[in-house]
Amino acid sequence: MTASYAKYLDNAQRAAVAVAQLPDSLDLEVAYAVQRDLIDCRVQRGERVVGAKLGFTSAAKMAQMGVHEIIAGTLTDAMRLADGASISLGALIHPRIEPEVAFRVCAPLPTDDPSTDALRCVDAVAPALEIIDSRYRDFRFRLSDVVADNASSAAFVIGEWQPISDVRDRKVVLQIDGTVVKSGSTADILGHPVNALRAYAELARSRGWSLRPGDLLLAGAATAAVPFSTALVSAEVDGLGAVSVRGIDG
Ligand code: OOG
Ligand code: MG
Repeated sequence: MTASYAKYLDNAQRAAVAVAQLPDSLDLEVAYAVQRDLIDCRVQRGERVVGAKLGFTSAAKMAQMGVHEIIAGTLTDAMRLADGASISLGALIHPRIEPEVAFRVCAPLPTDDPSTDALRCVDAVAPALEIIDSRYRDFRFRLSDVVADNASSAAFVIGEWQPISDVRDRKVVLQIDGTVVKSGSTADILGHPVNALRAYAELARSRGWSLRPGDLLLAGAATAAVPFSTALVSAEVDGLGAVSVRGIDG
């Protein structure tokens, strides 16, 4: 069953056509198994797993989507765009974009020892943008649907890596063609983005996942997402710099 749901979602993504939610609300364990099968489809086509993403780590995102539990998705190399790159909107269904913070992992995340400093398990931090594109009609889903659908992930862009510094409360600004459309703070991500590392470590411990040195972790959006269309979108995190992507027709 998980393989057929995975195929259903994989086909929707490849055809860029929205589909109905899964027929049943699945146990979270089963929903993550669908996600794993979905990623297997991509790996079989030659994609490589390069890290993970968190979802619903800010109150703004939870309120926007009506999901109130932290979830994780899987990132592959095919989803990564270079800073400043263009992406064709025709390959997407109803994309949205959101400002994030990315970490680069350098050591296994602490799982059982809460006193370990999670920030010592990452060696760089960067501003990031995530393009999300739920495969479900009207961008509506239940918790298990969005977990199965790899947390709506479509693409991501990482800005220039910076040495780890105090990122607890840095202003975050999202601009479209130079106009500010959202602003917030890194503190909106679970009070401090380091808590996203801890949240991922906790999920990974309970579900048997791991990240390898060099893998990326997107900590989750600091603000609600906005529709992504033909425009230049940039995210700036105070002290970390900016990152951008352009949506183009075709
Ligand atoms: C799910 C993905 C949530 C985030 O940063 O909170 C997410 C969605 O909003 O469709 O990526
Ligand atoms: Mg996100």
